[in-house]
Order: sequence, then structure tokens, then C-alpha cells
Amino acid sequence: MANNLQTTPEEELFTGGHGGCRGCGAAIATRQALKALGSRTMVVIPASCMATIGGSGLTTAWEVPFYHTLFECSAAVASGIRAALDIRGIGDIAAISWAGDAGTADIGFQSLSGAAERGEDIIHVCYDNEAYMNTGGQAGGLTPGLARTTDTPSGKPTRKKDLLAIMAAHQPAYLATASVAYPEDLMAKFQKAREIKGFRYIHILAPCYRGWKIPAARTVEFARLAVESGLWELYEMVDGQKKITCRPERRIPAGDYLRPQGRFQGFAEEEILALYHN
Ligand SMILES: Cc1ncc(C[n+]2csc(CCOP(=O)(O)OP(=O)(O)O)c2C)c(N)n1
Ligand SMILES: [Mg+2]
Repeated sequence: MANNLQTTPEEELFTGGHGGCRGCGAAIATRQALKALGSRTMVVIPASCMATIGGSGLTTAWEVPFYHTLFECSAAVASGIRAALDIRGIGDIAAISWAGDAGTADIGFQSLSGAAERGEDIIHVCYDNEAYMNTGGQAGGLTPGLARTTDTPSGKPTRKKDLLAIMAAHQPAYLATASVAYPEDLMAKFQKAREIKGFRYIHILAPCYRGWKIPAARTVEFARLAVESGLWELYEMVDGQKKITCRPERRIPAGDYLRPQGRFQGFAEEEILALYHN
């Protein structure tokens, strides 16, 4: 990948002073992605932590236009913005829908699937913290099996929905996974997606220390452990061709990623893995 931290723009388009928790994976992902996308970007965000983190009322951390929409329809609204820009002959502004795991895989899925199927010229981003964090950390489709959440205190009985397979089945122009622990890989993917026309989908693993019950200072570290354990693979798909983009420098047992997380407390590694997504 061409991107490296020396060539990363200094300009901050998601600035300090936002309202995220310490170490918020979603805020880190936003900052990294916007550096790659640049200022000619419009972002649509449904109900989620990110809808509030960027500020409300008189202050904002966003340096690009940001539209807060209903939970169900971020991809539809981004499609509408794209159409309006095209009518006005403004081709160089990227229309992005940026949703959490629930706004992508559960409540927002119908509009996302429709936009993907129609080949809308937008980038949909899922920042995946694996639960409904803004409302207290309830389980959803992308919560891994056995994770203890506020509404699955005994552990979620079903596995994580394989949303990447579902999105790949829509045959998007571009699909990629990313991690806040690998900013060069993440930014290179956003730069690449920006250059491609058609429907593009990027899925970022973005740990939430409160929901995962890990120390706030270690969210990036856990994002890295997910990749090192092989439970989160960094790849991209162009025209259906999958390519691994980044291999971790070391490999660790899955348990070294899973066991320290309070949400899996009391479960053995084999039990968790039996219900994991892959
Ligand atoms: C139709 C509808 N149902 C429920 C809510 C309440 N609500 C707001 S944010 C949220 C959870 C969002 O979860 P996710 O998309 O994973 O984003 P996160 O909060 O984890 O960042 C819920 C249930 C809502 N705003 N609208
Ligand atoms: Mg979430």
C-alpha cells in the first residue's frame, strides 16, 4: 500500500475536543478515514455514538459537512446526497454513510442492501464496536457469540452475523475490512475507495472499552490483537477478487485476544471460539 504515516496529511478533519469516551475506537476510525478522504467529503450518520460524539448544538469536531439522519436510512440519505451533487455537476465530493454495527447490519440493513444492489455511488462505512453502545451496550447481529452485554448477561447465545459475506454477495465495486490499529492500511483503503466509482463498503473493527470491558487505554491494542489472533482479517475485494492487504508481524493464540475481555468473562477459549464468526 502506498500510504505511510510520513505522507499522512497533518490536517485534522475530525478534531480534538469531540465528545467520545477515552480511547473511543469509533472516533479514532473517523479521524484516520477523514485524513484519507480529504475535505471534499460529506458524511451521513444515523443514530449511534458517532451521531453525538462529533458535537451537537453550538460546537462540532467535524470539519466536513455532517448530516445526522434516522437509524434506518444512512445509505439511502447518502444516495440522495450523491444524486443532488450529480444534478448540480459536483462530482468531486464523496458521499459517505458512516454507521455503527446496528446502523449497518440490523436496523440500517434494508437501506444499505438497497443502495448496494442499485450500485449507488457512495461509500458505506461500518464502524463495528460489536454492540449497541450508544444506548448502553445491547447485543446485536454483529455481537460475537457468548459476549456478555446488557441484554445478554449470560452471554449471547448466537454467533456474529457474517455481514462481510452478505455484503460481498451484493457484488460491490470495492469491499474492505480495516482496523484502527493499522492506520496505514485503513487510510490506503479509503484513498483507494475514493478513486473507485460505484458502491463501496468498508468495515472497521473499532473496539469500545466500556462494552468490551477492557482498559480504556488499550482499545487500539485490542484492535491489533484481533488481527494478530486471526479473528479479524485485513483484506480488500475488487470485482470479487479477495486480497489480503496486511499480515500481522506476529501471531497469537485466539485466547490472548478473547480472554482479557471482560465481556467473555467466565467462558473458556474453546467455548467462545465455537460460537465465533469464523
Ligand atoms: C428506530 C430507532 N430505534 C432505536 C433507537 C435508539 N438508538 C439510538 S443509537 C442506538 C444504538 C446504535 O448502535 P450502533 O449502530 O452499533 O452504534 P453505536 O451506538 O454502537 O456507536 C439505538 C438503539 C433510535 N434512535 N431509532
Ligand atoms: Mg455499535
